[in-house]
Amino acid sequence: MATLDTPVLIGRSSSHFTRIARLFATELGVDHSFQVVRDLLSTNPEDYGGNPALRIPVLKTAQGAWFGALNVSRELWRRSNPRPRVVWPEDLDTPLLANMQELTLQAMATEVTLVMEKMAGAGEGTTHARKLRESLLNMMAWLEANASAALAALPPERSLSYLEVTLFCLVTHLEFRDVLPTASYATLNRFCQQFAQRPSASTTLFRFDV
Ligand SMILES: N[C@@H](CCC(=O)N[C@@H](CS)C(=O)NCC(=O)O)C(=O)O
Repeated sequence: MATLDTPVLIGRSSSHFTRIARLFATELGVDHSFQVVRDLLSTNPEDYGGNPALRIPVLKTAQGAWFGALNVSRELWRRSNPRPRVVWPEDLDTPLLANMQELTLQAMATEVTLVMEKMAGAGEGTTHARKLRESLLNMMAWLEANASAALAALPPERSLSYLEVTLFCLVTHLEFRDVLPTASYATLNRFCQQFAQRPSASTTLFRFDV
């Protein structure tokens, strides 16, 4: 059995939740290998590093497997040296910032459902799919309207925040998967252009694994 001296990140290069983890790993300089989940419709937990939710990302370590992007990002941070100042979701103690994080993650989850339904052949014609799209549009409008104030309210001495990483992954993924046209979200696009200048953003570009 492999000793897992180096953690293994299990995910896909086209997945926005996986990109959160990949961005953190790069920002924090944590050595790891990457294992691609070939079939996202597989119902075998072993294909997802043992995650019973059948979701990615997962980080396999000698200590055990960490399920989900936030757990993985925190574990990568604990392994980093030095540990930079990261603003985590629990540090967001105003309605503006906390709701910004909540709606960013909910929009990502809603997008996953839309993409998976399409992949499974259900299409987007159901009343539930129409509701999901409406909800996604509402959330994006809220994020666009509140992004400037929220980003300005983040602690200035941070190296990184989970909010910025997730917001960047959400907006760039909507465009990548053609889920929504994003050109009209001027503030969010300005933020993404700025964030994209980080080396961690350019080395984790979305692509379909072959
Ligand atoms: N709560 C999880 C959500 C992860 C998630 O939904 N990942 C997507 C890929 S971006 C997935 O595994 N989808 C498979 C499915 O929905 O069946 C996290 O924060 O990491």
